[in-house]
Amino acid sequence: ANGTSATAKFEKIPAIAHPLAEVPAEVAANINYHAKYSPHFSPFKFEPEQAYYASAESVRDRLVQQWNETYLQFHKVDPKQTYYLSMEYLQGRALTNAIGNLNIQDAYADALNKLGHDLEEVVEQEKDAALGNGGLGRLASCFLDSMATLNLPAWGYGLRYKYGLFKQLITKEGQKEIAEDWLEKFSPWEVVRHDVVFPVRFFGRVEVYPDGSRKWVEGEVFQALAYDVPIPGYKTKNTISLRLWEAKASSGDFNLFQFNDGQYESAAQLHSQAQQICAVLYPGDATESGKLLRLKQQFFLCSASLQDIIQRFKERKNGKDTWQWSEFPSKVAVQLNDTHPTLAIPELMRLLMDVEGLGWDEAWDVTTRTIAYTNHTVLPEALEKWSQAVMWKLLPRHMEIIDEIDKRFLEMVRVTRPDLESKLPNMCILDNNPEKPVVRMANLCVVSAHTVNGVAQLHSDILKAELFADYVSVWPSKLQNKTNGITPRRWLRFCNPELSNIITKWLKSEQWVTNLDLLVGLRQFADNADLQEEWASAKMASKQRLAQYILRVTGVRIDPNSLFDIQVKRIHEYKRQLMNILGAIYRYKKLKEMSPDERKNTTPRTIMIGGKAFATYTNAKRIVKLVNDVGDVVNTDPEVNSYLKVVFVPNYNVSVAELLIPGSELSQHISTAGMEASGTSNMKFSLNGCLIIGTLDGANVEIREEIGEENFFLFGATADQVPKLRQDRENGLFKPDPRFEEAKQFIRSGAFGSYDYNPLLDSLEGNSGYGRGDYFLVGHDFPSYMDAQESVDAAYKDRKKWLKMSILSTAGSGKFSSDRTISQYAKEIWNIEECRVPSL
Ligand code: 4GP
Repeated sequence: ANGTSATAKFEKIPAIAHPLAEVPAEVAANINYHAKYSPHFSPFKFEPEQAYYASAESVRDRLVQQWNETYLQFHKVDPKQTYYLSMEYLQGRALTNAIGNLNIQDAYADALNKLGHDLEEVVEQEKDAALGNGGLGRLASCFLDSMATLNLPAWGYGLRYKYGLFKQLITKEGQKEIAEDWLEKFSPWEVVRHDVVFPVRFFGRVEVYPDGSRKWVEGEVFQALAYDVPIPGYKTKNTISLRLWEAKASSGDFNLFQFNDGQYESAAQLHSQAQQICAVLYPGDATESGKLLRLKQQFFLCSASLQDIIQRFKERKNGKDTWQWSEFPSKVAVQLNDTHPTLAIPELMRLLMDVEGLGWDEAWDVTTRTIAYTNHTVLPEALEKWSQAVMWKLLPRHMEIIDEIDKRFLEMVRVTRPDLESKLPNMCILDNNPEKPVVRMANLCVVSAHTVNGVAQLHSDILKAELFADYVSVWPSKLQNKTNGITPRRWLRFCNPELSNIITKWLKSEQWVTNLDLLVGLRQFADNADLQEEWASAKMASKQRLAQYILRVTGVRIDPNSLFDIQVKRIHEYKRQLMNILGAIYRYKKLKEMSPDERKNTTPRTIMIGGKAFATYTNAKRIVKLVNDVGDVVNTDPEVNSYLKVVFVPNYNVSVAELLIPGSELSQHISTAGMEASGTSNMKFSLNGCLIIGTLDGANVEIREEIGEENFFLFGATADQVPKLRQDRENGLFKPDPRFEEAKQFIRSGAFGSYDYNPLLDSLEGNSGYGRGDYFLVGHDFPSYMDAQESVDAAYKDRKKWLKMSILSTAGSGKFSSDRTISQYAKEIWNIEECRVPSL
């Protein structure tokens, strides 16, 4: 739609606000109303961007209505409520999701048409809200969708970062990070709550009173201001909140005297310090000030959220003549999304003791019955440890409390389990190693939480047997498994409408969208030629859409008739994108050696790799560069480029995933076994009928069980073999496969340019040593990986077989709905029940 005609059409439609509009004419009037009366742009302009903001605001009116009703319903019923604390939410775009969940997408498409626009183009104007890094953040967002859809009394709490995850640019030098200003114009999805403000203190000292009570005083105090984002459930009135905190200084903190004296910076010093707190997600923590800032962020989230939770608890008790703090855990469940919000533990203790006047035992009882903790990784570098010195400085009262928790815990173990004496150095919270005394956050969580869970069966088993084994012997039932899940709304229903319609048609109902187990009903049709043809055409439509996108963002033309093979996730050595690209290099080399006739017998492939490397993770950045360099050579090589393309997909994020996943046929989940806690994109791919090549790691194990081993391309060592393989390697017993040597040699020969890849390749060589010795076992798994790739090529040639496998992948993915995951948390950890807003 071009701007002029859209503007002309929009002039003809009345601007009237109908907050609950459902018919296209009213929706159009409503959009028009926002374009005119909440104009963030000239009211005489109506291009796609203006159409997006006006549409979003009109949807928000409706959400606000449902949201208020939900709040009142929770207030009236006063059920036990869950609060999900997470430093990350990877929400992505909201418009398609909101109109989909509200079931008004057709009305919006028609209304925008009347106004001279196309819904698809309009939704693309929205910037991704990327307040997270990867799996853990996206999981939090899927969980919110399920909590709302299941009508659970549950909320999310997070931080309102000004700059979310960086934008990735690919240049000749490799990855470049650019600040992503998602709030540049403003977000139509948030509502600021000027009446929800809590003070949060840093630094200061502890004052001790004659009666023995203690209080944290002085230091710096900032204000936490709430911004609420409505989270609609699917086809329900329930609309819950994601409350994001922003840091502010008080107006009194502005020194007018200094300002008038020309000292502008010091006059506004506290204001600029406040702005730093929520400026960026994961500020670099190589420096001391960076570490301090991250710790401030974590505490800011915990303190503001808990004050809010306590205030709400009291408000709902208001009017009831007697109540006791011991009832708190029967009204409040707090879930810690990894260790980042661990400070909620000492902060809840402090609030209960120092502000509410409870004694230690009572406060401890309330805290431990309230808090539960999810572990998302066993990677040692990701297990948070904070310097005791920094903690004493920033949070002196909390350190006293942590110290006391540790002492009491050690005492309890010594009395009840003297046999564990030798394990105590590993189990204690404070690691007093004189060189570098630290607080081990995971230990604090395990000691204090009533429940600890892993995120896939294998991962939970590893936690039980290794990382947290000693605690399991103290508390045998504390550790649970909750296999991750993904929301079928965003990850199938909305991102893949073609396939969704086919599923609905063959299952004769749309119930699968909220009861994903119903997908098994597709199994009986897996061989049906009609279904297979419809299935293939849906896949082709998504592949074509993807090919257009790739052309637009990379300039590379890819062939929708080739096998689309995708690996998208954060770039990390344990995820082994390096193995993928080595495989691609080997394939390229073999293609070069073939005669033209031999090439014609191969299965044409397009290998796409995408993901962001953490800014300071050098080897990950080298991998990004290598993939790009290989692509530059392969894609411009006229001898082979109709049989192989290698594409680095830049700036991978939620919206890009929504395009890639429906269009993929094979996807790679190839981490070293035991290292990927779960993985959730594996679930998204498999749900969309994409086959997986993978190791027995994380949720791959359960996916393979559900869809059938014959529909999964398995390779590689198992988690229990890994330690011995590393040991063998140390002992010089590893014999590399010739294919592996050939691929590495090809890079060293300079086939992909002059960049120095030796440091990266060296990490795969030698027996041991820093950055050497192939810790991630790429060399060991490479031959079985290449064999599995050959089976993929063969299977793809048998079109019927492939389509059947694809249908069976979708049919077997029912278990991986986040609705299932969240129902299990609700029953087995939170003990909460549905609280539905009645519909009239
Ligand atoms: C991720 C894990 O790496 C991934 O396996 C898992 O699926 C996801 O959490 C959700 O549970 N961990 C992180 C992190 O994102 O930052 O530790």
